[in-house]
Amino acid sequence: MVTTPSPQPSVRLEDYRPFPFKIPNTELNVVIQQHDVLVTADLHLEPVLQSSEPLLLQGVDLELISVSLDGHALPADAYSVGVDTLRIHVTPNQPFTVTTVCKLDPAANGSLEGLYVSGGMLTTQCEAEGFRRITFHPDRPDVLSCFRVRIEADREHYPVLLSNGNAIDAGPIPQAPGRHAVVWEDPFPKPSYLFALVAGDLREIRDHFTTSSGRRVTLRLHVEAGDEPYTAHAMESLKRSMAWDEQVYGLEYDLDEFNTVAVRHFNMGAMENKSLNIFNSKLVLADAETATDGELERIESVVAHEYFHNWSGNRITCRDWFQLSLKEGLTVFRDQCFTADLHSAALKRIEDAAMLRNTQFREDAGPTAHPVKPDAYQAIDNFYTTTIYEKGAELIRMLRTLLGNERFMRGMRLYFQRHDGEAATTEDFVEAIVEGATEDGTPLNFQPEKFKRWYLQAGTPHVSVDRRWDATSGRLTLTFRQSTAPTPGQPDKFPVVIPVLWAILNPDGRAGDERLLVLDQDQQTVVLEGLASTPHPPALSLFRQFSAPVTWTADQDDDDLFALFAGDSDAFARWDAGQQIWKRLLLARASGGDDSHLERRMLDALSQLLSPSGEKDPAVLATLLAFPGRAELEALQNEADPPALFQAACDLRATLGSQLAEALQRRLASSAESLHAAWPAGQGDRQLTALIWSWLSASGEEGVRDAALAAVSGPSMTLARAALRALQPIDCAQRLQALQVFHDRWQDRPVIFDTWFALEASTPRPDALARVEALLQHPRFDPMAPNSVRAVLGGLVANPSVFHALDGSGYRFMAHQIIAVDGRNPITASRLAKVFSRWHTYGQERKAAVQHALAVLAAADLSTNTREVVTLMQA
Ligand code: B3K
Ligand code: ZN
Repeated sequence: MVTTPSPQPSVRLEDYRPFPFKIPNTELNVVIQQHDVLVTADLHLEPVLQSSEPLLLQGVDLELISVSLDGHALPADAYSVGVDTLRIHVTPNQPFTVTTVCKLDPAANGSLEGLYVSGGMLTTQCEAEGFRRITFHPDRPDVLSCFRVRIEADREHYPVLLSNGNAIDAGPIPQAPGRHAVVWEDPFPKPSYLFALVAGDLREIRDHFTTSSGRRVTLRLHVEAGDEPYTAHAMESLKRSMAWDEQVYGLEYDLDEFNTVAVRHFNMGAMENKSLNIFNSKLVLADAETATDGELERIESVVAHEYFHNWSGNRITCRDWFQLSLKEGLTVFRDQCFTADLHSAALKRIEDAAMLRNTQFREDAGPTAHPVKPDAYQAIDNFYTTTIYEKGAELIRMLRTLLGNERFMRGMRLYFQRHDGEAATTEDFVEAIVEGATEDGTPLNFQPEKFKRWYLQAGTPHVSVDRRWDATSGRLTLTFRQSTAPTPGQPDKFPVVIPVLWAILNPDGRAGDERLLVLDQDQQTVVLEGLASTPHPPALSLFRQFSAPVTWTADQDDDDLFALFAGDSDAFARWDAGQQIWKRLLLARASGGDDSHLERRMLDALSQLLSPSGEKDPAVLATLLAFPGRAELEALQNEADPPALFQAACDLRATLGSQLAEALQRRLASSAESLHAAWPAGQGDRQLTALIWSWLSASGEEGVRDAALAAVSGPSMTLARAALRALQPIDCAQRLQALQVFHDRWQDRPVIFDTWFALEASTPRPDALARVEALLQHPRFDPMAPNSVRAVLGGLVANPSVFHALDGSGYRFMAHQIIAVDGRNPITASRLAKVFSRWHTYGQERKAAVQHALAVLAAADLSTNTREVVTLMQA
């Protein structure tokens, strides 16, 4: 049974009102029967005012069996049941208990929200508004309650019964042979979105962690039978996270047990339910043979992210969903710092900057642009975006840059003390940071009110830097100007506080002192006097460490860029100089020309970097050599042309491979020794090998293509995937064989086999669309698993000449698929729909084709989620 919610009016921040009742305690009795689930909920309510307010509860797809107040069944006229609500007209003006009994059908729930079935298990997802699919409840994050949950089920099918907190009772049910029950009690008041329940036949991996105050915490990881060997990495990641949060933030875990469950059918990566984290199995099950280095690092960071939520999200939660970035931006910031501390801070910063530029900047420049703190929404699920998460994290990072780490951490400590146990706002956060940072009386170097505009204003600010150079006196005059283009619903923008970390390169090619400019006006000028009087102005190293989530232009010529690329001491600024050169080269090729002068200079620079006296660190080298993301390149074209960019990249790789063949082979050989070192060791060499394979394969090196093919059967998933990536764009015998080997090797492991679906769907070939259709009918394709759906349809999008075919066939196909997915899973469908969000940047023919696809979508019977996205894109 899939119900399509009726179109909803927007929810507005300005309409926020506190809930008129408190619910200090909630008791659930969940009885799992063969065909359905019965949920009895006792909500112990206390009126906030003495005024007998009506009580409004939310409920979706619930069959209400009975409702009573203080133990007495309510007469039919005492309450009313709306489309998604239960309203009790009159309530006592003293504490009272409402009891509802509802019947649920988890097997029919394809939305993967509320209580649903995955394989043989029952599991939940309640954030943001899934709890209302389990029982009638206010289901809003500012209503905190202590939960006591009894779960009853058949022991054979559901030997493991989990919920939040501590198990306080468990055992058979004497009067019902074969059945058992477990009672869980969570002493910490929490909002309903953090509720979780899992029932199934799961295998347990157990470990423990002793906190700094000596509490022994039992750590349990629950997986399906057969998956036990792939859990060590996630468990180790959890222990590292627990230790890091103690060392860096002084935050300890607060219960005696911590459970994690791996679930195959899951809408996103993972969920931070109090003491019962639920993960997409893709983000738990991994080792070097089954996951790439990148995936291992990502798993480590997601495990950390969910664990860190225990404080930033669970102990301090959000007052309403407009404050989502309060917990998500902060927790992303914390997980970024964790990864930076454990691995390379410089490379992590580059990874995050590249990610932001290719996803968040794109969102900020399109029809679904929204502020970090939106002011209205229709479906909150549409706002789990890179703006809320990654841009939100950047705002916190800017506060740290402005305040310095020590003062910033004083602010963090105050935040965690002051708001523990509360549902807070982003204003509360900024105020706590500023107050904590200035406790010692040091004045601020920025205005908090101007800083807060970052939360309210959508769009990526642009900074232009004008450089004036007086060679005779050695005076450098820099004028910084900021502006933000209008975004939907926000025509007028105001200056924000932009921390600009910058330096000049001295004549010896080394960076001088790093300076901080707090740019908070439309325009500010900085003058440096007494510099060495060289004919060429000093090269500018700008936005070092990517100090603000902005774009910029400065009149940097080729000499500046190559000087920075060769010798800037800031890893980000050095990499960024290279990215600017790559962009020029790729854009020139995509527009039909090529910039042979610049290409020659780049080849020289690369020869130097690859030489024995060049860059020693293979990870740094691979990072410097990686092309910019497609989204960034598209944004720089007058008319975005994804197939042309794809082709340009293929051609440039072939040129680089043949021009630099000798140097590349040499580096390949010197990386060979460390290729099989256990992660994180050896990852730089594997990364560099992957890049060299792709260049040399493109240039026709048969030996390299064969070596790549062999790696698909080897012990390292990183190298296997590197091989597939290198061969994929090339129509060669090894590509066909490599895909077949991967297929045969992994077809019985769904988590890994999704990769094969993605590779097949994204392989450029003349019959690619028919291939995608066949994949959707493949016996191992699971339409209920978002991972599989995203693998195939995301694979299609990553196949530019097919998805962006000028006849519109790719767009049309996608529109029909989105409609089909929307019928069962609106969250997954509305995310997919965003693939059309760049249509206004395409040429005429593609524009018309996307508009047609959007019209097909708009004419369908869509969920609120997908309707909201489609409407924005059509506006
Ligand atoms: N808080 C969850 C995301 C929930 C998404 C709901 N549609 C995972 C995370 O950010 O940690
Ligand atoms: Zn999160």
